Parts: sequence; structure tokens; C-alpha cells
Amino acid sequence: MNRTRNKRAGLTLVESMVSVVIVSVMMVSAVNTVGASRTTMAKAGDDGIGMMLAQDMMAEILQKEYSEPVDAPLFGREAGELAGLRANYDDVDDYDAWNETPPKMSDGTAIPDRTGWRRKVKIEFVDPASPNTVVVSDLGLKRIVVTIKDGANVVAKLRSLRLGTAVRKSSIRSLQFREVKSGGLP
Ligand SMILES: [Ca+2]
Ligand SMILES: [Ca+2]
Repeated sequence: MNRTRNKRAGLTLVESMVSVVIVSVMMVSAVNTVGASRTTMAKAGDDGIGMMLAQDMMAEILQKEYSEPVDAPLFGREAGELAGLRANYDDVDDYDAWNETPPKMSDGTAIPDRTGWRRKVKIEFVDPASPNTVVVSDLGLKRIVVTIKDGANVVAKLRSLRLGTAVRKSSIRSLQFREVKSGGLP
């Protein structure tokens, strides 16, 4: 009788130990799942913020004139348009080579919580007959690329085409503001 009782007690102890192991494994699994879920949510949040920062800059650039409206036009900033201060930029190519970290509003105020992030702009002349082809002289079409990076990682990238007046009157009017995007681009 006592042997049976001891045997039962021994089995109960083993069962308890197995239960503890199973519960531990389940807890580790649950913690990992929560961790992965938070990482996914944080990534989705960063992607959204990145795209918003790209769209904000793109919208600002697209509101500007195709060419310098006051001074003799230059590719890049004209006299008095200072690097790092875009409040007085008035044409699309004034933004060429823009490179800021962290991203800032047009008045120069840093956008909070984006330490380590970078916003860059590249402007190029492209061929109206072949918008993927970069050309050295102005044929009436500019390509704007806005890139948002978190460290070395590209979070978002936007491309748009801006037509000059001469081309806008031609048959390729529909090319205006073509936008390509996405997070996680190389
Ligand atoms: Ca200008
Ligand atoms: Ca300019």
C-alpha cells in the first residue's frame, strides 16, 4: 500500500516537473510572439512616418515653379537661397542635393523623435520622350526623388515628374506628377 502511495507521489512529482517545463516553453513562445508583434508594429509605424515625411517634402517641391521666377535661372540654388534653409526656395531644382538629419520643417524646426533619420532630395533633367532617361540639358521635364533613411535603411522613397510650361502644352500632359513609392526600398 505504502509502495503504491510512494509510486503515485513520484509520478506526480515528474508530472509536475513536465508541466513546469511545458508552461515555461509556452511563456517563452508567448513572449517571443509579443516581441515580434511589437517589432512588426514599430516597423509599420516607421514606414508610415517615412512615407509621410517623403510626401510632405514632395508636396512642398511640387508647389514651386518649374524654373527660377525672379533671378537668372541656375540649376540648384540661386543667389540668396541658402543651403539648409529652404524657406525661400522658389523653384524645383533649388532642392537638388538637399540632405538633412533629422528631417526638418520648412522653417528649420527639427521634427521630433527622428534622431538618426535622414531626408534627401535629388533633382535631374529627364527626357520627356523617355522619362527614365537622364539628360544633361533642360528639355522641359524634371525628375524629383525624395528618400527617407533611418541610418542605412531606406524607409521610403518617392519619385515624381514635374513638367515645364513648354512641355505641359504638348501632347504628354499626362506625365505630370507620376508618383512611385514604397517603404523598404534598397
Ligand atoms: Ca530659386
Ligand atoms: Ca534654381
